[in-house]
Amino acid sequence: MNDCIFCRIAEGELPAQIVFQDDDFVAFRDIAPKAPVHLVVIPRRHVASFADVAELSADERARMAVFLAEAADRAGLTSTGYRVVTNHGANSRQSVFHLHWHILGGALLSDSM
Ligand code: DGP
Repeated sequence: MNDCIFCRIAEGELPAQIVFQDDDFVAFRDIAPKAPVHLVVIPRRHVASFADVAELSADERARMAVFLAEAADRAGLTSTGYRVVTNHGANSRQSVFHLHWHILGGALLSDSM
């Protein structure tokens, strides 16, 4: 069994509040939100972190950016604004080792990060 939490969410083996998905990407609500709206966006293909983004195809990399904007829009964040961030490695406090993007919004965010 795949022990990657985000692979299992993508496969439907673990529950998640999915906001938007297509054949290659899934957007779902973060289990420990750091903002009123906090989405996690993943490629279905397992890639450990942004440092390994070259493991995705050029087409996947391009569509990932478009998917991020679409997921934020579907969460109602386009007009008020949002932040997109990804963590790689220990100093960033990455805790799940499947490439993911955080989309944060729904309030005025801290300027300290
Ligand atoms: P990071 O620190 O960048 O690796 O962020 C991992 C995020 O994933 C963190 O904000 C919490 C979230 N998370 C961890 N496990 C689960 C889960 O099982 N379900 C959901 N929805 N989010 C999770």
